[in-house]
Amino acid sequence: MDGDLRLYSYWRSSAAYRVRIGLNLKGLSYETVPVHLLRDGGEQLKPDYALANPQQLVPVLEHGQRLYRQSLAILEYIDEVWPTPPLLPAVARDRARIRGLAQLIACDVHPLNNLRVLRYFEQEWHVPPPERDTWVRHWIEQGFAAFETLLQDHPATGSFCDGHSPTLADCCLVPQVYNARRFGVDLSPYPTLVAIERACLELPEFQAAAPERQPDAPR
Ligand SMILES: N[C@@H](CCC(=O)N[C@@H](CS)C(=O)NCC(=O)O)C(=O)O
Repeated sequence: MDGDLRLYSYWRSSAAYRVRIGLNLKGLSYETVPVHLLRDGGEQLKPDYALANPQQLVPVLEHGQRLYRQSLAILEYIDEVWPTPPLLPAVARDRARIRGLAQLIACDVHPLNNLRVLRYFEQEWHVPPPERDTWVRHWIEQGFAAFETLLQDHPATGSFCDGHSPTLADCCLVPQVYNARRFGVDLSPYPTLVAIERACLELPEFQAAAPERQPDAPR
């Protein structure tokens, strides 16, 4: 399918990180359009950016003349348009499992710890940073405990969340583990999850998507 790809991204955004992994796994080249989430109160909050995404969040993927929003929808879009290698398993029940794992992170863990939530705590309720970080760790730990159980209890778990190739769930897991480390979460209770992260980070596609490797990362 024709058309250039541009990704509105922020180096440390875990939702954008998911999409960067997906694009790299597909071998697609794209231009990064940096949206600095902190500078000047946040470039995502400027009226110009609201035209691209009325939710004022990254990522947004531009393909040809169209804009796509929401990292999971974007990942499924690129998987449908460029099916090889697949980001979802071939069998429906395995696809449902992988979508469930991806949503556990993207829908139930990450939104509670998003920048705008943490900003609201600070600006509206004057929650001090240590309590704010305890909140962040609490929801990551709760989510990771469930994720770990779901991995340990399932025969489809391999070196990746599904067998031996990365899927949508791994695209979500690795950025969330990156965030967890940032906030000082103890990862020792989640050995399977950490082993999968390690396997992912051995792949150049995951390495190239890392926050520090992005053109807008501080040098
Ligand atoms: N559900 C959205 C979440 C997007 C999202 O929360 N992006 C964050 C960065 S990881 C953001 O843009 N935050 C800006 C803000 O909170 O003001 C997705 O998966 O794309």
